[in-house]
Amino acid sequence: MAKVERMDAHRNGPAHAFDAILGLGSNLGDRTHNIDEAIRLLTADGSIRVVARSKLYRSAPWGVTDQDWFVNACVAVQTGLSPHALLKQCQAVENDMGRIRTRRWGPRIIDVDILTFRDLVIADPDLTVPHPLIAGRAFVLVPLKDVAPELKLGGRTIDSMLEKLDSSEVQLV
Ligand code: A4P
Ligand code: MG
Repeated sequence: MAKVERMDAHRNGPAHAFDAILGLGSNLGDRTHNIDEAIRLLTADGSIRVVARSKLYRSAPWGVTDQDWFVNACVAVQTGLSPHALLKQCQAVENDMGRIRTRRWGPRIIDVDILTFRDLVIADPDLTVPHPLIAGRAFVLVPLKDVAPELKLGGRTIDSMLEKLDSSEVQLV
């Protein structure tokens, strides 16, 4: 049974109103093109609208380190979709772009993760929101700061999370 509760530490200012933040990553093929193409496909049917887009970053592989560097980005989006419908749309884009799932954290043409969805906390077998590994990943936090510099997760600012990490291997493309 889905566990959904409010998380009051996460506030979206009205000037930057968005429903969700998506994290995108690619480390196979033309990585920059893959990020652009994923955003194009995500928004193609009009159910998702990008309101802010981060710069593109080259980042050293995290988790499984014997693979190529990634290109990472974040987008803040407005959508009328539910969290699970948004996840389905993200996965449909991954599949349409030919993603083949090999090993966990392994190489991928495109990965689209839901980082936040409004101020919801969701913990069910298919969907964990906020994404559980944000605080430990500079490749997520650096582009996240571009689109939502005021964001707090569990009461922590992006800068306070970044302070604990080495972001030297997250570099502007
Ligand atoms: N899932 C649960 N919560 C979410 C969410 N918030 N957003 C489930 C998206 N998916 C979510 O994902 C596995 C399952 O997670 C899905 O079926 C979905 O129901 P997946 O994309 O099929 O598999 P994965 O990506 O290999 O696993 P995972 O745990 O999602 O990996 P991550 O966390 O995405 O990490 N290094 C750098 N520098 N840059 C990267 O982008 N990415 C990864 C992958 C590893 N190292 C990296 C990068
Ligand atoms: Mg993923």
